[in-house]
Amino acid sequence: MTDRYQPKPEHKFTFGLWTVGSVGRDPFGEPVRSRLSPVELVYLLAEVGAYGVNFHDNDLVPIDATPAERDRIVAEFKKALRDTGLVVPMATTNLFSDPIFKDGAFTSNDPRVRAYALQKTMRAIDLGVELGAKVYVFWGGREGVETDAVRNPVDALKRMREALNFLCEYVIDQGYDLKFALEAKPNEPRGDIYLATTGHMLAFIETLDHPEMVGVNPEVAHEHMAGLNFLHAVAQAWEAGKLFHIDLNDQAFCRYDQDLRFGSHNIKAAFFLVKFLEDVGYQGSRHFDAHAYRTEDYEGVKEFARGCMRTYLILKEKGERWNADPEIQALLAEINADDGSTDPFKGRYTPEKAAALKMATFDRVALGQRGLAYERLDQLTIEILLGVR
Ligand code: DIG
Ligand code: MN
Ligand code: MN
Repeated sequence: MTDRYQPKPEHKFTFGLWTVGSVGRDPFGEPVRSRLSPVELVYLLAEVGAYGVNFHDNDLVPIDATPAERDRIVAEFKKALRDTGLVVPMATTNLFSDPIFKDGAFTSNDPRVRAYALQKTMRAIDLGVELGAKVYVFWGGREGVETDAVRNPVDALKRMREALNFLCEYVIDQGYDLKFALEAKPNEPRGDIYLATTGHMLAFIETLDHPEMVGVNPEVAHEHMAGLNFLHAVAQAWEAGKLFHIDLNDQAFCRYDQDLRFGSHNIKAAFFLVKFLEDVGYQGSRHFDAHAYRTEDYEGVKEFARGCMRTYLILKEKGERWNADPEIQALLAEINADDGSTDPFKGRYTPEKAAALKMATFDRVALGQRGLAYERLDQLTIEILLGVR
């Protein structure tokens, strides 16, 4: 399939080892695909045209690997990266699979678990940096509760803050060129997960000792699980200078984490997201944290990966058409017209502005009756998405 929607390195499309490497296990079913090695997954990603590959520590090095096994695995992985040209923009720690983390990692009630989580994360950071990662994601999949009887949520926040402050100091002490990206999710696998949305994370970052080192990694599915507008979360993160990474996929609202192929469920939301990322010049990875349907074999997994990237590129082109559409741009100009009558009141407060504004007159009824042509604007958007404009 050769057309203008072929992925290129400059698109910065990345996948985690765990995405195309998903063997299709789910809470109600055993694996449906054989497990591929990290090296095989690198070649699969190279075949479909990805730019980079991300990993949790244990996606690459099993938790019980000996130092010699670790070194062999890392050497083989590095060779595959050299052979294919793929890079590793992001790494992260698996602080959710092993039973030790059954009641959380950094927020666990057991100080030995909290200490082990720090040790594991420092070693995983070393591994990620060794392979070239510049962004380190923290997804606290087990940092939560089924019952709030077990701990005061304030204690959980304090433990999370202490852990991240410690790890920021570790990165500084090691001289690593690494930024942290916090990924929110409202629930699953825990009944309720702390710091449930990107908004919670943005507020929490400001309470850290090194907030400048820490941003967010919003995921489409996770904000949708909470019934939220993902673009608004991304825009607020961007405006705050905190959009350090992004997890792209798709998801029905208020449902379990489906991690669907990008753009496969809510095409309009995906369109406005891609248009935003391209309009503002987002320079980070376009990371697809998603997996193929359980029905698929590895040819289907490749189609899943190609589909994520193709849909992104098609929507990127649709965004360019939207920006260039004369009728849309005329409507936007009309909608956002400013007759200059409020200029005296704009900008920072002054007593003079307040006094003048309090004396100003407004035709409230006429302003309330003004038609805004949003139906036409949205219909034109839909027609671009449907391919008739
Ligand atoms: C799940 O959405 C999480 C984990 O897969 C990983 O820690 C993170 C990185 O994208 N996303
Ligand atoms: Mn997810
Ligand atoms: Mn994710």
